[in-house]
Amino acid sequence: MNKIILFNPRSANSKPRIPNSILSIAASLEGKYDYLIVDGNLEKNPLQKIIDVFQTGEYKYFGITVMPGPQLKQAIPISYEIKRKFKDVIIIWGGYFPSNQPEVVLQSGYVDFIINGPGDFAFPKLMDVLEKKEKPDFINNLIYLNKDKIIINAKDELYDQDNLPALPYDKLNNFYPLKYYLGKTFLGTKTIAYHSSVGCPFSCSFCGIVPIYNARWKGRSAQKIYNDIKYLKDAYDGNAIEFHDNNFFVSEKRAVEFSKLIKNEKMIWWGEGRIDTVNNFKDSSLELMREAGCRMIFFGAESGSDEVLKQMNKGGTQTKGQIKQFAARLKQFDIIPEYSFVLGLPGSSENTVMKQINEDINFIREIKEINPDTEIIIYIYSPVPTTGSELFKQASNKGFKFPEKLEDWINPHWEKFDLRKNPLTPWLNKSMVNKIKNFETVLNGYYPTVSDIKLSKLQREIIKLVSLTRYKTKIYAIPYEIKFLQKYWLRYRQPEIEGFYLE
Ligand code: B12
Ligand code: SF4
Repeated sequence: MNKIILFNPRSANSKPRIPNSILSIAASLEGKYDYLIVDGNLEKNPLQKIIDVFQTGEYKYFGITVMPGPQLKQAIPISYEIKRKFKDVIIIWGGYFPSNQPEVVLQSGYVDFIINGPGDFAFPKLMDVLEKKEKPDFINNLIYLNKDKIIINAKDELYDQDNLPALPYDKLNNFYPLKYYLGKTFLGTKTIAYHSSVGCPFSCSFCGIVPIYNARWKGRSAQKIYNDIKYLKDAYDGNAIEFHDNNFFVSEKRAVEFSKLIKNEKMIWWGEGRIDTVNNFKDSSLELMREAGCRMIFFGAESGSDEVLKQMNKGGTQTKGQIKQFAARLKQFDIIPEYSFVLGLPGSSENTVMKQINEDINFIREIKEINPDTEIIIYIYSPVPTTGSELFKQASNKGFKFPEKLEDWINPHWEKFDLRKNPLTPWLNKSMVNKIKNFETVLNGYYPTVSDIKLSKLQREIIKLVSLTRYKTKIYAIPYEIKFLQKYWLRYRQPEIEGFYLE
């Protein structure tokens, strides 16, 4: 039987996280196919390693996980090179990027198949079919080309997460010592990255989850999560947890049950949730969560305008008033709210776009006054192809287009677009982008983030002092002195490039 290489292209500049995407695929192959994991985060020259392995002649399949942004920098040239050198190797991409951009990926000529969304069943089935030289037309969650025509097969319902095979942590440990993946963060010295659910029940029109999961969500049970975490704690000394779920807190019952189980383990943890959902949690639940180690929760606050929240199809009941009230409520429980905002949505005129940016900036300042511990993350709106979403229609009507060739995604402009830092959106002019970025610099200077564990107390005070006049007078333009400190002295981190809260 032919063997498989599973590749995780480099995604972070500093220490990596447990590669859960590729590890789930590995789990689905256990006992059926032999595989090798290559992690671009831990290899100096992954291409050479992959070439050496294919040269043995034992391997025929090359599975790669790809999220937008820096992973493309290895995924594209390495796929191209492997196809050029080994014509018979079959290349399969999975993950958020190919699921959201299938045309450009398959038209490249060097990717043969895409797994659209969960690959837990689709991937081993595809291997069976290819080994038996059968047709792949009945495999759900598969996208492929048939004589230049893109075939998008039906999607499976979401799988019961408790019935999926356990992740092969020990096997990963044979390829790369697991300790390399347990990084030092503000949560703990050996932080476990864990993914406990798939999808999200909402359909915000700017979110890349929506086209793949269509407002569906399924979570693993609290007991099962606890068992896995306990294993990683006992076997590998993990002492903190980052939940990588899109929406960890969908179920209050599950969050409470998990809190009860994890409480005695004395582990600090973090996850992502929605303001309107968690605001419905009882006081006793929030109290228990904090006691059980929940120190910070990431929320998509998105905007301080009810109209924009509507434009984003934020769904649920999130409002401007609620965002403020909730920041105050969490303060009571000593849980830090980490609020992310998306600025720079399309508007009817330049004035409307700029006005909205200014209003959001003022709103963020208000939040900081209500609860100064609130961590603020600012993104510039980057469209995702959510079919039928009003926001994507507005973006397209304003002249926005995705690249037409796969290679174009790795030119520096598009990479920045992916990082939601420098969009190529026609409705934003330079002064708008500068306004957002300069405000962010001054804000981060005046309120250095607690998750930046590199900053000493004194350094925090100094950078705060340097930023004080600008913050108070609202003169954000050209904040070179703060940038200088952040970049060259304090080496201020960008979580979206370097990974969450890494040392
Ligand atoms: C961890 C993570 C990161 C880490 C990566 C750390 C590391 N491992 O080294 C960091 C912080 C660096 C990061 C950064 C970014 N990320 Co990120 N990230 C995630 C996160 C939270 C978890 C990914 C994960 O492990 N999932 C768990 C696995 C089990 O799920 P999965 O990936 O979906 O895998 C399943 C299927 O997709 C499929 N599959 C996946 N890979 C493969 C491969 C093969 C061969 C097959 C067959 C199937 C398959 O099968 C799997 C099992 O069913 C996701 C959100 C999420 N909850 O998934 C966002 C997410 C993928 N990131 C996203 C983005 C946009 C980014 C950034 C580009 C921008 C940003 N500002 O965040 C940056 C830059 C990326 C980079 N540096 O390359 C978006 C993508 C959305 C989109 N538009 O497509 C997501 C969905 C977050 C979001 N809600 O917006 N990220
Ligand atoms: S709530 Fe969050 S994860 Fe869910 S659709 Fe909206 S932005 Fe995406």
